[in-house]
Amino acid sequence: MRSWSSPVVPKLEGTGPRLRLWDSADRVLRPITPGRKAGMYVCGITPYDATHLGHAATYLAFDLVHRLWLDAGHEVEYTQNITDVDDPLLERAERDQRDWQGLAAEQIELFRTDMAALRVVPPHDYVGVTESVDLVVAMIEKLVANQSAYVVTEGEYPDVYHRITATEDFGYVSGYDRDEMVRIFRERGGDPDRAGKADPLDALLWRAARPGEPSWPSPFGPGRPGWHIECSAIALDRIGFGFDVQGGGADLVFPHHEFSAAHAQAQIGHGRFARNYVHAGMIGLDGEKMSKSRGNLVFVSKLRAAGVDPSAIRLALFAGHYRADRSWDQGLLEEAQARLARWRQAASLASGPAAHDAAARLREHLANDLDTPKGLAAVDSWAVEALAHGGSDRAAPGLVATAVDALLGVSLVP
Ligand code: 5CA
Ligand code: ZN
Repeated sequence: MRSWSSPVVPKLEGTGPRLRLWDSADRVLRPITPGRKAGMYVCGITPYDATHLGHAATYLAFDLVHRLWLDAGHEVEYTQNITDVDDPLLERAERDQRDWQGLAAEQIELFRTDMAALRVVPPHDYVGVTESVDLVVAMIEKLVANQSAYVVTEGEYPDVYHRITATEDFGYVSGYDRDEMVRIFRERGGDPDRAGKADPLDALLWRAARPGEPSWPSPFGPGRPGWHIECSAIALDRIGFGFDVQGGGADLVFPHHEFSAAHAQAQIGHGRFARNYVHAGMIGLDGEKMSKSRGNLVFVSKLRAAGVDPSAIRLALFAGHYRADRSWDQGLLEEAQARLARWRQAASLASGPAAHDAAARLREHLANDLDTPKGLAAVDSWAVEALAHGGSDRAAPGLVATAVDALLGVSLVP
């Protein structure tokens, strides 16, 4: 699918330290070691309620990874999917008496507009599930052939499931024990009680067509892809097995990323789907989790319509660490707007205190597991000094503007 237009990412002089990120599977902070090409797959939206600030926070976190890789001179291969056919989308379309394709198209377009406004560097491949059904079917055929998958014969519908026993290391992405897995599986779209499965945790690969549901032909009969296999199939096709970073919000650790990894590994037969699993914390509103089901969503488009500068949204979300569950509130936005105003004022001075140090510290803090709170503080120190005492370095305001533009995606040109 069409992605969105790219912001211009300026080149910042010099280089920074190697990026280290917290791998949530191994629970370790680790240097990320891509080759010349760096591969990243970040799970995209299910297009029925875009773009709330939780979505924005997650995509902004991975935008920092993208920008740090560009800064380090890597060629980045970034793929993002769109879950443009799945139960939650179909249920919302039904509730609102709408055609599901129309709802998806409208929400995808809104998401693109929001991402472009937020100056998120777009993925190179932005891929809908509805355009990937052939890939999914081919993958399921391989899994059935190597006995990692089977057709359930009990009941009316011949759905296809993945055997939890297909990979030896199943469970390594989340590290959860079995009871926890069953509980969360049930909460997040799984069907542990489906009769006829070999194991309650076996995950759906192909859902046989029910009356009134969209379907595609396949050797297993008409149906549609299960959720996790879409991301395995798209990632394998676009960036291959063993890519550098699998990303998304922490709500995807289990079952989604566990099963996406297991499906891919069951096909390949050895090794690990992604070299690093990186998860962003959950954004809440006034202390509660922000979610579609609670209906307490704050939308990027609403803020933009109210005249909020997208750079202020970035700064508000970067005021907390990407891995921390954190809350959005009006005060956070107001602080970010004040910070943005200060930075812009300082960057518009004819000269200021030398800024090499501030730029270097920004790079260092971001390379250390995207430590934006410390990175912002480094820029604050320079701006406060510039506004209080001035300085004679005529290149300094421009250097700071370039650094925050390149690394944080924050524009100091109002
Ligand atoms: N389409 C699937 C992934 S394949 C999906 O989870 N879609 S979503 O629309 O529900 O979420 C899109 C992305 O935003 C996911 O990476 C998800 O983890 C993240 N996300 C959703 N809610 C929040 C939240 N409140 N805070 C932070 N990230 C969130
Ligand atoms: Zn996904």
